[in-house]
Amino acid sequence: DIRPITRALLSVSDKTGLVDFARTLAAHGVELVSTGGTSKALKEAGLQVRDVSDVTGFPEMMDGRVKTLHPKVHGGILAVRADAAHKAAMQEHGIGAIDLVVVNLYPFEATVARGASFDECVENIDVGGPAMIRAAAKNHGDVTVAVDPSAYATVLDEIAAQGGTAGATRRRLARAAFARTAAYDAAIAEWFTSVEGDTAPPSRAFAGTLAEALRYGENPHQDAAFYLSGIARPGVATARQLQGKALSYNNLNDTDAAFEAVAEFDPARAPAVVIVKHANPCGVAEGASLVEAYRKALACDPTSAFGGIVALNRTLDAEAAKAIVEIFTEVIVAPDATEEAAAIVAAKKNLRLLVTGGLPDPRANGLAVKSLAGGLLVQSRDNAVVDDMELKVVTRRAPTPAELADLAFAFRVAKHVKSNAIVYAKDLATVGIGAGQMSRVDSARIAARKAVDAAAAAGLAAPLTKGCVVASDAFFPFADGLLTAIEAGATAVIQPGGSIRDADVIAAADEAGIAMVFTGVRHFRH
Ligand code: 93A
Repeated sequence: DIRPITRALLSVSDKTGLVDFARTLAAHGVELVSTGGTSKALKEAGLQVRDVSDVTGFPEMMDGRVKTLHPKVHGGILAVRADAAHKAAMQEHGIGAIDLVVVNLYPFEATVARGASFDECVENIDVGGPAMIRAAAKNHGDVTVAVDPSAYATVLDEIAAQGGTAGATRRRLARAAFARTAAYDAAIAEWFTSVEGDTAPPSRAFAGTLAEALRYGENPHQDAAFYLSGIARPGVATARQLQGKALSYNNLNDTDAAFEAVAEFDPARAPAVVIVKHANPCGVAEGASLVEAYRKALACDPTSAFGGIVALNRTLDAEAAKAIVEIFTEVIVAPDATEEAAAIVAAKKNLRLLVTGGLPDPRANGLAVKSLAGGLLVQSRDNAVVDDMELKVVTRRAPTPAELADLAFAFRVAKHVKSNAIVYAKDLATVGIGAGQMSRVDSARIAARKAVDAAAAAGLAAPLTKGCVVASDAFFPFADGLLTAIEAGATAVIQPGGSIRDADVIAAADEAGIAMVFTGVRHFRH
């Protein structure tokens, strides 16, 4: 099922490799038809090209919005060559066959990424390009489609070797073509989500563009790849890797968790550091400097921090870099890094250093996607921020200003800890984190025990939970979890409230003389 190529339509925004490709096609006797800019590039290279306006009998019009949307183009692509009626229609209407469609689209994603205006983004929604791509991919039985310069070599090789493309190749290219148009439209829909703030479930599935194939997935026997969703947000997807070996699937996942968490901490307020292990923070702190924040974060759980990911909310400086390289760390991610800091990190060959160019806005709208067997769960991202919540004191005692600052800090952290999340904090640093337990009281116990271990490791007489505050990502269903926290030394509590046993929990808090505030907002994270 080899199909020779006698006429090609080339219409590309990304003109990489175009001239060489077209020159070789022409050398094989292929007639070239092209749109304005592409045609100009080819003519300038001395190639013979027929303008698409000559084929359609219409000029390109309306600022290029209508160039190829014409039966002379689409009939030439869609006609089934072996179908007598299709052939007759071609003859009757003077439609010539188009055997190869070479199209890559208006750079919509790049236009959004460079912060272009609304109107400019709209103008960069390609209509005619996807129409030709989809037509060619549908008619892959006869037609070859190339949506990316990376396909040019294959097409030329097959023409040279066998005078045309193989059926299996055309099917593979058709798959790539539909993946491209799906991702393109998904990026457009996602852009509307970001500008309109409409986070209601859209009637589409997520589609991404392949960023890179990964060596393996969560485990070595799993295949994996990293896809970009189209709308860039400062973070793992935009990061520039300054050094270190390639990031693995788990590295990417953990780095994302760390950077999204550290973005909760306004860099204008204070330097902050998050250390993540297995997608959960194991130490978070604000400090007078990054290095102080790092040391405070590390003190929370130095055992778990070994081999962890360190995220910073400000430009990595030399002092922080020196402290971080003291222990084995997998990844450092920050908005930027000073030259001196980068040089310090460079001494550790394997340690990856990523700079993202900025911090994401924790209040930004967006979609979060999770896969389950045979489907996808899509929700708007958790963009609730404790500073915007109306905190309600429910106990006799109100928190002191210092407790209040720690409570907000602890709740900010709890948002990024897998449920059931319990976070003990003191002096704007976590001192015990309980994550991912099936019961809230277990999370409270584990967090307390971690504080005891950390104190022992630091040679302290008492665990840092003495006089700490505690945050819970969801309400306490019973008083037991709260009592565990009180026993560990907590003097103030922040939690959403809303349990049918809230009265029991408040009574237990009052009895212990501690202060409790309700946020009214839950931060489940599964
Ligand atoms: O504005 S369009 O949606 N209308 C069209 O009819 C059309 N045909 C091709 N955009 C259209 N194209 C796109 O123009 C192609 O997808 C390609 O990205 C670009 C190539 O234009 P030029 O050859 O003028 O550089």
